[in-house]
Amino acid sequence: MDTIYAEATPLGRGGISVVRLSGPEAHGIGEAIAGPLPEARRAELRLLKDSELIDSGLVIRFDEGASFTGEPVVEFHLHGAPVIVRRLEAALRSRGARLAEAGEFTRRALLNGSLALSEVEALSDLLSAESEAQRQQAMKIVSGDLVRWTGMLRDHLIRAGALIEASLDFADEEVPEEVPAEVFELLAQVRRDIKVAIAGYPAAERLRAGFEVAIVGPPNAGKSSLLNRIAQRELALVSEVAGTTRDVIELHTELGGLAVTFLDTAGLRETLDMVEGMGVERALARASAADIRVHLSEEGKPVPDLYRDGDLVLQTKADLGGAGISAATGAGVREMLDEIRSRLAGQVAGAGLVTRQRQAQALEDAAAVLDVGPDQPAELLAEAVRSASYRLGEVVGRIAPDDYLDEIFSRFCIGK
Ligand SMILES: Nc1nc2c(ncn2[C@@H]2O[C@H](COP(=O)(O)OP(=O)(O)OP(=O)(O)O)[C@@H](O)[C@H]2O)c(=O)[nH]1
Ligand SMILES: [Mg+2]
Repeated sequence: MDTIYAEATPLGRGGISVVRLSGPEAHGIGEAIAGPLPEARRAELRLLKDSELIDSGLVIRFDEGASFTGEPVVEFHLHGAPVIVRRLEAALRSRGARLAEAGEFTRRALLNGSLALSEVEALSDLLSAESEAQRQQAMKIVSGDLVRWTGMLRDHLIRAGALIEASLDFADEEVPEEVPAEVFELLAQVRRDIKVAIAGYPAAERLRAGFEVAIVGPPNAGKSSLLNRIAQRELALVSEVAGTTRDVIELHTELGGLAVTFLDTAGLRETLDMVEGMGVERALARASAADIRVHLSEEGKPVPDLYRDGDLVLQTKADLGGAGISAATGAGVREMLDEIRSRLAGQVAGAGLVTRQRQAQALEDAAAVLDVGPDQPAELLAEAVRSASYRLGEVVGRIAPDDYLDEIFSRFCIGK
């Protein structure tokens, strides 16, 4: 295993720059540059040098099994200037360390068992979180809630397994002993808990991925004007010409803690203009995949082909004398956003800890093998319990296919 290094702080000037060194040679290389290393997890000031003085800074040592990666680690806190970082990195390289790949520190943490796969996934979500709700959800999992929850279920299964084994032992003595009722209660309890968790998966996945709200309606309804009003800037072109918008224009924003992308779409009408027709097709495709559609028109009518329960239907240009909202003055827009926020929040009310298809699938498998009737022989029951326990282990996971990991770590930066 190579010893790797990377700057952990962002590139550029700052108060301090942190460089991390991890791997079997980390302590040896660290000592060659900083002199005797401090006690583990104690920061001490050292002069950093090779043939010349590089910098003076805090040095922290972490021991194998008690570091982020699980390997021996040394952290250097330097003065925050790119030239100093580059100079230290050259010294580390000349002693045999190499620059880490994106996500390589975290990958080693996973390999060494100091992070579970579900925690790595959540860490990736945390790093890309755009909203408060996404941060909170990822943080729950990063801090081990899912690991603890599956651990509790496995404890139930271990207890059930022990009870089954005990009844098998008795069977040897020709006193056929029944599998105690507690076993079936435990298994039913585990199945119930799993069902609840799986039921919360779609909501959690939505929360993780963020929401899309499409503004739809006839040309000139004021869709782009409404988007601009929400954005509080001139994001989309507005004109009195019907058919101004062609591409789907996205506004990424946070609505009361939820990540929401508003989509401004082409006005919907039959058209002979080929480019406008392409725009209408895109509008229909994106709008039908959105979580909510805001149907906007001067008449306050929905687009029949797109309408679904939970959509908003709004009359606009209220400043001209009608009812409804006005993109021109902003009247009613705040209330509209509040309504959208509360409808989206309703869609994710049951969000649980299971945020990925991979985890939901492992839970489905576990529940399925536990679906055994009381008339089954004890050996089969014992086998079902073992197999369910294995599946539960997969939910948090210590191992995963390489390409799956590559996909996840490609979204990390070097140094994470
Ligand atoms: N008075 C008034 N005029 C508005 C309002 N909203 C939009 N308009 C005007 O209506 C015209 C069309 O506005 P857009 O926002 O471009 O309409 P659109 O629905 O995006 O139109 P397309 O992109 O062609 O589908 C422009 O002249 C706007 O200034 C409003 O609330 N009040
Ligand atoms: Mg428009």
